[in-house]
Amino acid sequence: MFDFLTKKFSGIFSALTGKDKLTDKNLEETLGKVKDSLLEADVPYDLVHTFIDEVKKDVVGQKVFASMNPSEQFVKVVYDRMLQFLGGEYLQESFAFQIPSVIMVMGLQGSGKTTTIGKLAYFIKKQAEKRGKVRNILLASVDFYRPAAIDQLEILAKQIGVSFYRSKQNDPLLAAQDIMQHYKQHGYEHLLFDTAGRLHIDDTMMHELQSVSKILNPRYKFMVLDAMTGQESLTVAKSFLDTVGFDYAVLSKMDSDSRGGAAFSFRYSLKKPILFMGIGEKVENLELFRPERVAKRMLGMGDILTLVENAQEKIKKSDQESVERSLRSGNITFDDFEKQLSMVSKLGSLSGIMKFMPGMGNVQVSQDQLQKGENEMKQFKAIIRSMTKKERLLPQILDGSRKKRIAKGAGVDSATVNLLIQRFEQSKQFVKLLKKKRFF
Ligand SMILES: Nc1nc2c(ncn2[C@@H]2O[C@H](COP(=O)(O)OP(=O)(O)OP(=O)(O)O)[C@@H](O)[C@H]2O)c(=O)[nH]1
Ligand SMILES: [Mg+2]
Repeated sequence: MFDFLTKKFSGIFSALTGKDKLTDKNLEETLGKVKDSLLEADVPYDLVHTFIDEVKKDVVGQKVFASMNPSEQFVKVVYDRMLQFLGGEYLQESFAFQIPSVIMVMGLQGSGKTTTIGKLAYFIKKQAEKRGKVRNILLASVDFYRPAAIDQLEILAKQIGVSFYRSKQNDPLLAAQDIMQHYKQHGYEHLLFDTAGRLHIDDTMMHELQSVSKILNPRYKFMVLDAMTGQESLTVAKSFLDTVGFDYAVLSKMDSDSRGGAAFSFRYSLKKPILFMGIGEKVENLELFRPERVAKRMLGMGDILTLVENAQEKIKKSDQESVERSLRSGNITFDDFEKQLSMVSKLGSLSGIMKFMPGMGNVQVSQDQLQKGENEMKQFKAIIRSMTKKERLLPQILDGSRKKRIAKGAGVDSATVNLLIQRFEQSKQFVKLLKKKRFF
């Protein structure tokens, strides 16, 4: 996701590191690079200009961050502006659909409408299950243009375990009326309604959607935008907005190597929130669109929040709290380090985690290196387990003879024990760095 922009921005920011001041010259140069990157990411020209102007104003106008180094200062300004472009911090951390409600989904052919319906149904179902509830959800479609379109929806409904209704009518408007009647008669809580796409905007489709929308009177109208289509999708969205209208957008295919242009431009140009993003083909691959996280990802600041969220689901709360406490205080012990290592193994492979680490989005790691890393982790755990309680809490007391005893207990040589201590020290440095960057 956003690999393109992330790589570009990481390069730009690291070029600033080590500079004492932001001079007019290096500011112009850096802004030029930001501008080129955004243009290359397929962000429309006007919008890039507006963005650059605002960033420039912010950098020139601010004195408050005099204590930060130029790179930090610049990243902060770009981040703040980007956040604003993506929708700011307005979005609620959770979102729930009102009951009952009709949810209509629109978009161009192949944009991901049907898949999104499946994802939304799954989202609603799971959200209800978490609260011990069951939702009565109905999926239906008036896509008569592509022969297998309605079958695709039926298969999805079966897979998720929600209801599906096929109207006997084959005129979209008559079918929409029939579906509404079925929905009301059977007391469903949600109707997720799929519509036909076209290759391009055309008047017939727009009129049809307008009429269908009148019949359904949906509580939610979603526009699905394919993140891979770049700024062309903005023109599409504009004409949907002007004719049928919609309340929210879903950006699909954000897992693809899209350049991020659509995500960057959409909210600012259309002033409609992006509520969800599709991050894969499976029904569970839907996430709430969180501007802060997206901005951080784009800037290569890593996505510590996502990492923490994944962790929360998999790791015992108490372990996590104690690690968090020590991370915050900056005083980590071997006990914490062992917990960190265990957390890492619970979260999955190192390569998966690397992506989320600040500044690491860019780093290429070979399979061999990863394997070595995973083996090291196992040995390290064995070493820490061979330490006494006191040794784990007070790493500084580890002398030669203690190290020898520990190595023997863990079945490794003294060099591996030294390597662990070295890694532990590095980890402490890393925590200090994160603290400095205000991640904790
Ligand atoms: N990688 C990825 N693929 C997606 C995502 N969303 C949809 N797709 C794929 O995109 C293709 C088109 O998705 P559909 O849901 O059939 O699109 P549609 O808008 O209903 O298409 P029509 O009904 O033909 O107009 C399918 O192969 C999906 O698996 C996503 O978030 N990530
Ligand atoms: Mg479809």
